Amino acid sequence: LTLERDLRRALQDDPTQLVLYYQPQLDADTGRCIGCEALVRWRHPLRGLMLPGEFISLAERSGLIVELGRWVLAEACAEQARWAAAGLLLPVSVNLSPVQLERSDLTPYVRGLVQRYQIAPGMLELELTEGALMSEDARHLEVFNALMQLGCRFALDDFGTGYSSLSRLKRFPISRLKIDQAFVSTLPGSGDDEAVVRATLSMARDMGMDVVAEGVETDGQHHCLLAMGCTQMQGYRFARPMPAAELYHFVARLP
Ligand code: G
Ligand code: G
Ligand code: MN
Ligand code: NA
Repeated sequence: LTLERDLRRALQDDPTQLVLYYQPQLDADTGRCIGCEALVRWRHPLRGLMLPGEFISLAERSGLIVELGRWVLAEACAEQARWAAAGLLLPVSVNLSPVQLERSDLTPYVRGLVQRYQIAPGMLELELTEGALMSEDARHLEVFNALMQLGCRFALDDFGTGYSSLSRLKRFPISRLKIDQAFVSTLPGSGDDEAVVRATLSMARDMGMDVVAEGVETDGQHHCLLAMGCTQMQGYRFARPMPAAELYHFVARLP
């Protein structure tokens, strides 16, 4: 309860306690940075730097995720505009909680950001987990479509760990699948997980989607993924999540 009160205070009175880190996503074929994922951190005045695992579920339970999610979206768009002003055009992915989709004001909020920061189509990707696609509520599909009209793209996070059927996947305008770290960590060597990666790649190709592998930590994983034809990667093998200024320099050093 104290933590909830602290988070409410941070959001209302002192949003400088919140900070976005960015983890680059690379195309391992070209070595280029193709985007980054925004990951929130909370500089708690007493507890120090807190990771989302320590406060996102609390934010979801208490409803504070709506306010927090808005802050994250706004900050990610503002940062992207700062990078653009410095000559760096880089797509940013933002994690969306299913709770945020329930709110009828999500679309107008994002529309406001896209206009204010001149976000070009395809430069803002929203990451959802399979749970967000499970709802039978037709309004959800309307929200997806409205956001897509604004130029947002969608990625399915933690792919492979949920239960979404292919027919359901097809109904949503998803442009990218993020293969969960669980299937990457056992590579090379796990025949089962290689099969999951191959099946995902083949399905994504048929459905016109991109695939990014998450949690790539080792050379062995990197090369195994490349050999299977998965070129988009994110993970400690390349870079950890880092503050915005560091990300700018990280990308500037790449070919
Ligand atoms: O940054 P870290 O690797 O600790 O992130 C852990 C989890 O927290 C990830 O599953 C990620 O999706 C989630 N997360 C990080 N930032 C956000 C955010 O801004 N909003 C939501 N809803 N989840 C986030
Ligand atoms: O949104 P999602 O659940 O996918 O968040 C990604 C999480 O994975 C973040 O907490 C991020 O810090 C973490 N992460 C990113 N790359 C790696 C990696 O190579 N290894 C491990 N163990 N975690 C990673
Ligand atoms: Mn994510
Ligand atoms: Na993930």
